[in-house]
Amino acid sequence: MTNRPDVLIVGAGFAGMYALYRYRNLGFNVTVIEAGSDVGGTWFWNRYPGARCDVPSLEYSYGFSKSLEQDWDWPEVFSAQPDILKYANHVADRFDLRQHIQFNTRLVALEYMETDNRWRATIEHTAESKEQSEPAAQIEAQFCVMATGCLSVPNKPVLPGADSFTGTVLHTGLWPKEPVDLTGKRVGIIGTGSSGVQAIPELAKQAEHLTVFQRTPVYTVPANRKAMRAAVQQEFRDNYDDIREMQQKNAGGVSNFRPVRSLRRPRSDNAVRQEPITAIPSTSLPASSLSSVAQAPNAILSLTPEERLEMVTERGLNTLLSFRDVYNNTEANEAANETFRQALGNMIDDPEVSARLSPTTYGLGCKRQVLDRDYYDTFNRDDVTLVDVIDTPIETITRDGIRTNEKDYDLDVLIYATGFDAMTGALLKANIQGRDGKRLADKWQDGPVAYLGLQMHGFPNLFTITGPGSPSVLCNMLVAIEQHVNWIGDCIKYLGDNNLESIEATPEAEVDWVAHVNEVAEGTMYTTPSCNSWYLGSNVPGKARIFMPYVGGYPRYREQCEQVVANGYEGFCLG
Ligand code: N01
Repeated sequence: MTNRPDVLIVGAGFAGMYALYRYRNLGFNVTVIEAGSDVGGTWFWNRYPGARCDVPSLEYSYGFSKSLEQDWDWPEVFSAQPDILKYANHVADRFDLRQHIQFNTRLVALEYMETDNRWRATIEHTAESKEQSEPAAQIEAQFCVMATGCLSVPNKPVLPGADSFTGTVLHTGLWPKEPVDLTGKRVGIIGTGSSGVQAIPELAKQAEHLTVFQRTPVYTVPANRKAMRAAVQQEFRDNYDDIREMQQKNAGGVSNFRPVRSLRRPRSDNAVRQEPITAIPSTSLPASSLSSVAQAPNAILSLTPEERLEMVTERGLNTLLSFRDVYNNTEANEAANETFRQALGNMIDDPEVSARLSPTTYGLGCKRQVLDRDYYDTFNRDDVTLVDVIDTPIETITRDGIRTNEKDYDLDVLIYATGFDAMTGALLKANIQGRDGKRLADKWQDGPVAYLGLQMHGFPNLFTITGPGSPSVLCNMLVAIEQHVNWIGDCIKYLGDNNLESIEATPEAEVDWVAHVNEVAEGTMYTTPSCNSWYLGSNVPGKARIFMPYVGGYPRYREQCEQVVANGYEGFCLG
């Protein structure tokens, strides 16, 4: 049986849900396929203890519906995973989206059929979908929109002996729906990125003993843990039109709106940023443009080392993120790194543990900023052990746990918090074949090549939401998603209105765009030689080292997309 919608959307996370809403409203017949048993994407799969968002919820929310903005109550400033998933479910119900979504349906191959200008999706139904009556085995659509997410394919390192472990194995990015009881268990966790840092304090509270296997220490700063105040939420609601406009003008798609009416104290003009710290930097200027920034009042280099440490001791580690020069000037960056390490020394009881937790091989701003709740305090507990797997490497996983070159650690539960095959993982896993059987995996062998992160030459009518080469993960994802969904929807409508059948990026346009993406990333902390991050693909063995998101800022990117349309879809071939 073959289903033939106008538009096939792959994924029912925040991108797929809004795309469905929007394209259905434009009059298209839309089908969504989703591997999970419900909506939510990232927030469906990442249910590990401690999971929460690193962007304030009043900003990390859809802007397309005024009534939704007015109705939805967020319980915390930075929401936890269950509350974000609740919101996703509410949106699905409110806009009656589920009737167009085939859950428990995984895309296994996607092939372009040139003769009838359609994409044929081969799909597989998971066990849970057996209740559906005669689900289609194939879907053929003129347009295919990949809403597969930037961080959706878990990265699980291949460790010797991994299959021999007889205990429970979990991955933070594929956490079970059923609650996991860790009471009385000896738990081991590999990985100290955002997921590990969020999970570790919560796991320590539950487990009998927690052993953390760390390869690279992290710079993490305390997250905002405020409950939502009704007055603050109301002030946002009263100003949402302006807030959405401010998001459009901000490099990271965050308005940083300050609800002055509801806050007791007026904003002070000192060096410490007053708005909630998010994981999205407000500036990404290259080092070459730094001389003037270094003179700014909020430059860390204008303080003595003693003043820096005093400030951080008084006001917290996140003070370091308020200095603009930290992101752009290597001397300032090292000053901040050193202050961070000194402050850590004062926070951790055991100097050996403190030294192990201190990052030394890269600087602040290289990776996505990690935010935590009680991370460092957790290492002062007697029932938590930190193992540095650089000093004492993992030799093998055994039947009973992990063996390093120093000793055996017996475990009941082993958790991988080892991240994702980011940005390209889900697209490459989909076995996409374009014109003349050309495989996307071959085209992207040396790194992703796409025009505006939206489309690829050789793959007509196939679109990627927040694809590589777009601001995506360097932007408030909801803002980036809405902009892409709208652009693609307008494009498909334009084709129909003008009796056109297809759109495809030209090879010149995509090569030029990739060159521009690389050029703007050059000279930032993200691409320093000492930096290894999933932005660069360096967390996955064998993956090409290339900076994947667009760091030139969301407004500049959006304007570029608008200009392309104004110039008659410049850089695309329409037919
Ligand atoms: O993944 P990561 P993540 N042996 O890649 C280690 C978003 N997110 O899931 O640094 C030992 O950052 C690896 O070590 P190293 C957010 O955008 C957001 O934590 O490669 N260790 C590292 O410590 C985030 O940036 C939130 O040396 C190994 C860790 O595993 C992104 O997701 C919450 C290893 C992986 O860290 C990814 O975060 C959670 C090995 N073989 C996630 N392989 C929010 O707050 C890997 N590691 C919204």
